[in-house]
Amino acid sequence: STFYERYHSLEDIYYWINRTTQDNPTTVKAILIGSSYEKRPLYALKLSLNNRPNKKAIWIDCGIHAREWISPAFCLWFVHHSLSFYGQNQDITKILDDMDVYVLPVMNPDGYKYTWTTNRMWRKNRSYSRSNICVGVDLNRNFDANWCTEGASSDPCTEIYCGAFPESEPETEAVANFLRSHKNSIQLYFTIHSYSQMLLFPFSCTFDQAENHSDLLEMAQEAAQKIRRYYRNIYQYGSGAKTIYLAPGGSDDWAYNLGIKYSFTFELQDRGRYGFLLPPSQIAKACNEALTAVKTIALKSCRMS
Ligand code: 0X9
Ligand code: ZN
Repeated sequence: STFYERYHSLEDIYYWINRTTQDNPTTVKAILIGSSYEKRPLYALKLSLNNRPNKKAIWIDCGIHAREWISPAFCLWFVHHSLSFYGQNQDITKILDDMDVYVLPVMNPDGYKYTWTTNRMWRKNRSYSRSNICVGVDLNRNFDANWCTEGASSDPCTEIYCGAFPESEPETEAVANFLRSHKNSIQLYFTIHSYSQMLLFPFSCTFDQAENHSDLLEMAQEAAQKIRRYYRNIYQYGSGAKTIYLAPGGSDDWAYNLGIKYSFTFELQDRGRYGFLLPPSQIAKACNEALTAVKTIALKSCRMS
């Protein structure tokens, strides 16, 4: 198997980030957007394949939830695909001609590290305050979108603890600050999770329909159709609240409310056979499915705007 068909430790991913920027000095830059609770750096890669002025941009983050290992694997896969097939594959060439891409491979490095060393099923970050008995905030409940209402918990010992206040966690704050300061260029937001094979869009924090619901639905539907045709796999799609559950404080809803009108959460393979423990032999197919969805939606957004 290749490098991209294996799961990698946090140290390997930091090494890969370094290597990727060194090997592609004109097209890839690492941007330090903040640091984690345990003071690990949060690097986003900026892919900029040409020097056109005033380019729009796509944001992709992976690894919000520590145990969802296929997610960071996808971010690496995406960067590799972009750098290898720009100028070869028509779709990725068109996308990268029009847009820059920011990729955050591991938003929750402390949690990810912990799943490699201590507890494979850890979900949250690793923050700890003296007054709390338990460790960790669910970073996907910590954004300021109907924060800590039904679908999140104020009990620090649960898996869906929303934190002390919105953006209380350094990882959340780093991503929110970066998106706030780049909101005029960023047009598409993707956040990668697992598992259950779903393409979700706002809202998850309310049953209200997004103002551009029909565009979002059309994009997700076309992406799911392509996955079905090319990979013979079924992905459900729809607004988060109606497709899985009400879950406030998520990054997708927050980005949408910030003004990034094409905002998606992908839940990659599988549908429960292996769950979070997806075998490495499945990485290629899972990532290619998600790649198809990203490309389909990005191309459609080029046509819509
Ligand atoms: O509950 C979540 O955070 C996500 N599912 S997961 O199993 N990966 O934890 C779904 C997120 C959907 N979007 C929002 N809730 N905003
Ligand atoms: Zn998740």
